[in-house]
Amino acid sequence: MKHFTSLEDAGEPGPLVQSALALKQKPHQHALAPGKRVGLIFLNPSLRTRLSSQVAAQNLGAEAIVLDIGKDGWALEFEDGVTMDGDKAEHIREASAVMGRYFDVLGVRTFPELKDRESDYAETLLTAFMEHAGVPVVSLESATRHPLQSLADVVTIKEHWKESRRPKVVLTWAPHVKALPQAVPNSFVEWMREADVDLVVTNPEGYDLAPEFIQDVTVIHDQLEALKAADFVYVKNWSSYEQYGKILNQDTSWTLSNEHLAVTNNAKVMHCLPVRRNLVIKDEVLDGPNAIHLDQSENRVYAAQAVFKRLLEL
Ligand code: AN0
Ligand code: CP
Repeated sequence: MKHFTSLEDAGEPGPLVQSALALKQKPHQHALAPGKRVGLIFLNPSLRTRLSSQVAAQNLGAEAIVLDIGKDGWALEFEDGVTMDGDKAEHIREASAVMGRYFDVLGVRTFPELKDRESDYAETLLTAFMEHAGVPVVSLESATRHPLQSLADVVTIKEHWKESRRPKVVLTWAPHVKALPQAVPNSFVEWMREADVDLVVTNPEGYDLAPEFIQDVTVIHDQLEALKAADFVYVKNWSSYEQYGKILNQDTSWTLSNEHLAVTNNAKVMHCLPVRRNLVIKDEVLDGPNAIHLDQSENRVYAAQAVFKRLLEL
């Protein structure tokens, strides 16, 4: 594995999932990557990704150093060939190459701007980091994907599913006041398509995800119909892909409540967090027996640890 920015980089989910589950049983493996350094570079906010990646590196005996580059770094220029006489003080060509000299692995968080679909889906920022770093790059959530989250999600479903039949997993849109990326749902679909589950996606008209991610996955625009007999419900808001980056509605009938859960097979409820309570998911669900969102967050440590282990041991 050269980088970790998508499922394609990993090849298949299985070995990383097994590795994460094994590391969870025995997390402290300080002899695996002693003296190695992981740089964690954030252009955007984070709680879980930042902390779980630091814990993961420490568990392997490596050191993690965090830079909030959007806040504390120089303003970065990503365009090639421009005369830098504006606000941008440093070019990504130098910034990324310098960080590559300090670190053995570079983690980068680059949210989409949600203005220019073509540029966001070309992963312009993440690609620039990868081109110039000279070391493996790990996506800490890019414009179109959040693979560390998806790996933790697959691990969490595996832990909670003990039956021999395939579980029905439903990814449902929920309302939000801000325009959020499609990265988490895109990535969840990408990983679930390769997992041993039956996946259904439900969202209002106008919120269909990019065809390259959805492919042949069933999309149902009637939420209650989609949720019938679900074993897992993954709740997430995203802004429109079709009318790129737009909020088309804030229909609170999609806020996940016990009424929705009643049509499921006593489904476990998942969310990557941060979650806006009573807008995305009702308190009654988040504080109830079906919610497994904290397990997902816990598993972020072992997902990151499995990925760093694979990249650092080379
Ligand atoms: C981000 C998103 O939806 O992509 C990060 C989620 C892990 N969420 C927010 O910005 C609230
Ligand atoms: N789920 C997740 O990535 O959370 P953070 O944005 O807090 O890192």
